[in-house]
Amino acid sequence: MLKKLGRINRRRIPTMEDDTPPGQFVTEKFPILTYGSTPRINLDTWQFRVFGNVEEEITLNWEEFTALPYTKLDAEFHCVTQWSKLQNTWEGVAFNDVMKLIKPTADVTHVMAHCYGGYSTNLALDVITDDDVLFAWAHDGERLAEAHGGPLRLVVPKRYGWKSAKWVNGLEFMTEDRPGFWEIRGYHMEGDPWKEQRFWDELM
Ligand SMILES: Nc1nc2c(c(=O)[nH]1)N[C@H]1C(S)=C(S)[C@@H](COP(=O)(O)O)O[C@H]1N2
Ligand SMILES: [Mo]
Repeated sequence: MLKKLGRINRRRIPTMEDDTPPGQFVTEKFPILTYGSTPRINLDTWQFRVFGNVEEEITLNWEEFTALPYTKLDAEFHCVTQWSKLQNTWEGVAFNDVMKLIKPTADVTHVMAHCYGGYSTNLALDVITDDDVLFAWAHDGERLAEAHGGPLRLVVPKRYGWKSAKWVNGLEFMTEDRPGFWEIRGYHMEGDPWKEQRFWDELM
């Protein structure tokens, strides 16, 4: 009981010692953060491609992807521009259910998520295979809006929002780390909000 009350308190008066990572402000809104424009995607030609250091490349169409086991997850969302939306219900496919189709070579350490529109972001294999990572096609009970990454986005709750790639269309398995779109431009390679891994110059 006490614990529950504490939780409510923490949500209503966000401070440094609550559920919110340092330097973040809680918002009930869900702002849209996109570099460039929203790509036009046709579900009839939508493709999801797995390539790089894998024993076999695979390509899934929309029907095949959405036929994978269903998952639903409540998770926080922390943007590096300092807003956090603590309540999000995502529906889609767990990353680890997609992983069951993939045989990465033994030396794989990182994965690059690729997107329609050219965006990309890198994630360590142990981070992306965490239980709370999923590919989402719905948010808070509604089909995922185009602006929020519909038809399909990656969701990585334990990393800043830029790692939650919208309009995801592929995974590249890699034997070393490589920066993605924002990481090339100064964002941190890991992006853990609890460690405030925002930009390169904060590495040290
Ligand atoms: N393809 C793509 N994915 C993206 C982005 C983007 O510009 N393009 N922006 C990232 C950033 S910086 C954030 S904070 C989140 C924001 O998601 P939202 O627009 O649904 O709030 O998406 C991330 N995924
Ligand atoms: Mo962001």
